[in-house]
Amino acid sequence: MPTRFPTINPKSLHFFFTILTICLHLTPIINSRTIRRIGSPSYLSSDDSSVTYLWPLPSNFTSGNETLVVDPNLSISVSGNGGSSVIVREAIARYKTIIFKHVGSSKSRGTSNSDYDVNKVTVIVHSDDEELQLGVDESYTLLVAKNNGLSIIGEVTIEANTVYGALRGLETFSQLCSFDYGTKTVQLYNAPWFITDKPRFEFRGLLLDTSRHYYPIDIIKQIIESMSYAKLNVLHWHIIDEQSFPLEVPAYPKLWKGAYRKWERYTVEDASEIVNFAKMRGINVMAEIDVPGHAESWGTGYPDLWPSSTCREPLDVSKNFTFDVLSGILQDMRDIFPFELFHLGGDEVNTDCWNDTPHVKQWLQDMNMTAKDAYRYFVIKAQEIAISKNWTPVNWEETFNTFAEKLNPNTVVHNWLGPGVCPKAVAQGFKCIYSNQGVWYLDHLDVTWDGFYDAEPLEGITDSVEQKLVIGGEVCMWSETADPSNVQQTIWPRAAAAAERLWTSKEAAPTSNTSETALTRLHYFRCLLTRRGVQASPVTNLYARSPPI
Ligand code: CP6
Repeated sequence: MPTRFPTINPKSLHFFFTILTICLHLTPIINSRTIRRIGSPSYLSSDDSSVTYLWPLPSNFTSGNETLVVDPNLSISVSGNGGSSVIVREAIARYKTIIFKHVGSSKSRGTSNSDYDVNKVTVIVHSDDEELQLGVDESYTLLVAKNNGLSIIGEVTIEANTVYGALRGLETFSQLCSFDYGTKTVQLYNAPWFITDKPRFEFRGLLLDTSRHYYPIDIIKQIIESMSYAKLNVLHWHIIDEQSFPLEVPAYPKLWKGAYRKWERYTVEDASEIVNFAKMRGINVMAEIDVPGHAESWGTGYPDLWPSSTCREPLDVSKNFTFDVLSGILQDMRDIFPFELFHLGGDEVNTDCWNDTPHVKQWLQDMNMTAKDAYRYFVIKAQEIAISKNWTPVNWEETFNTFAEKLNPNTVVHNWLGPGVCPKAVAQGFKCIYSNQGVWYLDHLDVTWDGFYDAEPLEGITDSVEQKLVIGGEVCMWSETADPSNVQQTIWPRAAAAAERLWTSKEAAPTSNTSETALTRLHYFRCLLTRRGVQASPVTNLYARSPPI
């Protein structure tokens, strides 16, 4: 596609700018905005200059039509009470690498600062409080370029209350910068920018299941890093399930005998490293111990946890030992996972084993409980253990669907079975996380990006108090059919569609088929992911589209 000056070479460009600068000084009437614009990225026609490349779209912004050239020796400085934060400093180093990845050593525009429009970024962080919890202030403002009446000055300021807001602002700034292969410079399009941004929902999650397939910590780190590009902020780590138990639990050292292999396990140090890596990117890790179903692998090391050797799931509800082990696991995990939410599962519990195993059946009779009562008993006991360790429990929606009135009132209900449960849960005062399997399950390969994009966490909820109880949503990467070979391709770009739904206000990003340019922007974001080394799939997998009628 045409760019405005497709064949311009760097030397003549420099000459052109020198002349232009002189002209601007001589004739202030000339509108610098039109003249200094070099071109658009090659996939856009020059008529698309109003298109922004940001994903997710900021909640509030204005942009212009200037192109500024960014100094490869860009200085990014931090000030304010949070100015000495290692979190911000390391983020600056990462983003510099990302922004200037393709700039070679030979400079195309001379070596003096004055040859570039953008030399300096100022980051202001007001607070030095680095506590990362639900609802942490992620807002920021980003200002690019002031007009001094004569020409554009490339002055960039990012201002945030917290280090995490600063991280979001740096991400946005990095998305404004792109390498121009024609001039071999990094350019900042559509300046001047004035952005004031904050997330629509405080919980923007991705579930990763490390039980069906093991993921080495480097892969988990890559996933976390890519989440930060889409401003997702919670990794829901579904660590253990019936297939494998890959986590070290010092209190019960035989539990991780349930891992697939000795080298397919996470030590306490590995898990802490993941939590810290995520925190450096403003991402919380919500751990899940799914009980009492989905826990068969616990019995590899401790067969007493099974009702019997032939009937192994759910965990044996009749033994104190079961709850001792659960308590030991949660105690050890308390040291690893500082996030206030802890997921206790509670989904898909088939209680046949309890009725079919003589000693459990006897216990049910002695306790005067049905198997369904025992399911409730187990979930409530697990909640009590988690609460005693200062956690807020999260449970899959079946627990709410079966015994809502017995759940701790602080329980966060996690939706997955269709769209209906959040409206019911918030009407009863519970918080809710939206993960409707029809639209936000990444293992459902037939759901295309627009299905993810058009999902609405507040569907069916009109009362504003109730709407606030929906803390956000989460896309789920169950791993029966995913492993390190295909996980990033399965997550991206569709998770990004959900990420925008969770970050951007509905007014700014309504639906996939409105005149707003979600499709163009998503193509660009997918391209950004691949440029940054993330193996994202093409935006539209045509095979999965429904045929035209
Ligand atoms: N594992 C666990 C799963 C699923 C759930 N829990 C699941 C169920 C149905 C689909 C996809 C995933 N694999 N522990 C449900 C929350 Cl379609």
